[in-house]
Formats: sequence, C-alpha cells, structure tokens
Amino acid sequence: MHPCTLGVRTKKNHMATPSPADDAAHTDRVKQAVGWLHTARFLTTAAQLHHLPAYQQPEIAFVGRSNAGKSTCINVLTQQRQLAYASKTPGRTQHINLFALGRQNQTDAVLADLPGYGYAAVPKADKVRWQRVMANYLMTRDNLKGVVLLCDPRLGVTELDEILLEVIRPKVEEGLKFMMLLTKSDKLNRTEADKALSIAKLQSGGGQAHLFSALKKKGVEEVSLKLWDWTHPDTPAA
Ligand SMILES: Nc1nc2c(ncn2[C@@H]2O[C@H](COP(=O)(O)OP(=O)(O)OP(=O)(O)O)[C@@H](O)[C@H]2O)c(=O)[nH]1
Ligand SMILES: [Mg+2]
Repeated sequence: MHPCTLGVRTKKNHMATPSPADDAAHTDRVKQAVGWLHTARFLTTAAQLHHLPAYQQPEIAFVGRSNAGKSTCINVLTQQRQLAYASKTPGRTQHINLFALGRQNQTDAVLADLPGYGYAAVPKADKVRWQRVMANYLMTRDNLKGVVLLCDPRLGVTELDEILLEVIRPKVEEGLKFMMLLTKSDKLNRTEADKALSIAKLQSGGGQAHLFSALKKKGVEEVSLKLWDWTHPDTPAA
C-alpha cells in the first residue's frame, strides 16, 4: 500500500454534515493545535546523525528538496520568524535542527528541520552522503512519528522525492504518519493549484496532500491540527 492511501477519507466521513457543536469543537481543537505550535523553541542541532540526541517524545520530520520551503514552513507554523533558518540560497539548512514543543519543561513533541536534497551546486559526494544520512535518519530514528514531505508544485515530485517515498513506505505501513505539502501555492492560480493538488494526490497514492503557502498562511490551521493529532492521539478535543 502506498504511504498516502492510509490517509484517505472514507465516503461516510466525507458525506457527514457537521453539527454546530461539531464546528465549535473543531474550532477549539484548531486553536489548541495552533497555540501548541507557538510554544516551539530551539532544542539542538547536529551535523551528523550519531550526534543527534535520543528523545522519548514523538518527532515530526520536515523533508524535501532544497529550497522547497521547509524552514519557512516551520517558522510559519510556529509563528516565529527566525526559529528555523530560511534563505533564498538553496542548501541553507545543513544540519538537522530540532525544536521542542509543549509548555516549558513539558516537551511533548519535537520538530526536525532536515537539510534539503537535490541542490544542483552541491558536489556529488556530498549529495550521496546526505542521501545516506537522510535514509538512515528515516529508518533508524526511534521516536519518529511523522514525516511531512514538502514539494514545490512548480517542480512536482522529483526523482529524489520518489526515492524518499520508497524509503518510508514500509514505515508508513507500520504506522508512521505522512503528508505531502505543496508549498509556495501563492505562486499558482486557482486552476493550477487544483491541478497540482490532484496530481500530488495521485503521485502520493491518493491521500494526504495539502496546499500550503507561507506567504498567504494557507494550510496553517489544517496542518497544525494534523501535527497535533499525530502526536496526541489520546487527546482528541480541547
Ligand atoms: N512565495 C513563497 N515563497 C516561499 C514560501 N515558502 C518559502 N518561500 C521562499 O523559498 C525560499 C526557500 O525557503 P526555505 O524555507 O529556506 O527552504 P528550505 O526547504 O528550508 O531550503 P533548504 O534549507 O535549502 O533545504 C525562501 O526564499 C523563502 O522565502 C511560500 O509559501 N511562498
Ligand atoms: Mg531549510
């Protein structure tokens, strides 16, 4: 089964008409999730995988091509301009940077900003090294709970994205959470965005793909709620 097919909504879910009480509960949950992300603070950074400390708390990794918008996405979700280092120059994030979530001294989840792959100017040996680090991280990180794959829809799913999808597929079948975010959606018109989303859903197996724009704050609430649900499966309501 493909990673994303796990997230497909059932017809029943889709057809159900929410009551006003459902709406209010949903709004409360969104508020809770958004506020929770605002508690983010820098935890640690590591140039190599074996330098990364082990944590008990569930970790969510932001992965994708260099310049896809991973660091910017983390900054927008956490509403902190410079928590993760974002830049116009691709290849800016060269370490694995971790951020803690939850009240002070009560960390309940970790976000991981990973270096991007596929930047043409990076020497081949470095590319290969990084691919290996990425694969090892995804395969061996014990507290890894979810993966957010960011893709620039103007480039689509690249060969390296597909390799990453292959690597995590068995993990997703074992319960790893997954979603694809189409970043910089502000650069697309409505028709292009709809088309990009349909293609992404197909490419990722028909499930969890969302449009995201840091500039327009599109997708922020939806993604915040997903991340909350992934890491707090026993706390459905505020
Ligand atoms: N228009 C627009 N630009 C964006 C958006 N998200 C990110 N960018 C821009 O894209 C560039 C790259 O963003 P980063 O967040 O540094 O990308 P990254 O994926 O972390 O890149 P690496 O660290 O190199 O892997 C920056 O110039 C951002 O301002 C978005 O939603 N809309
Ligand atoms: Mg980055």
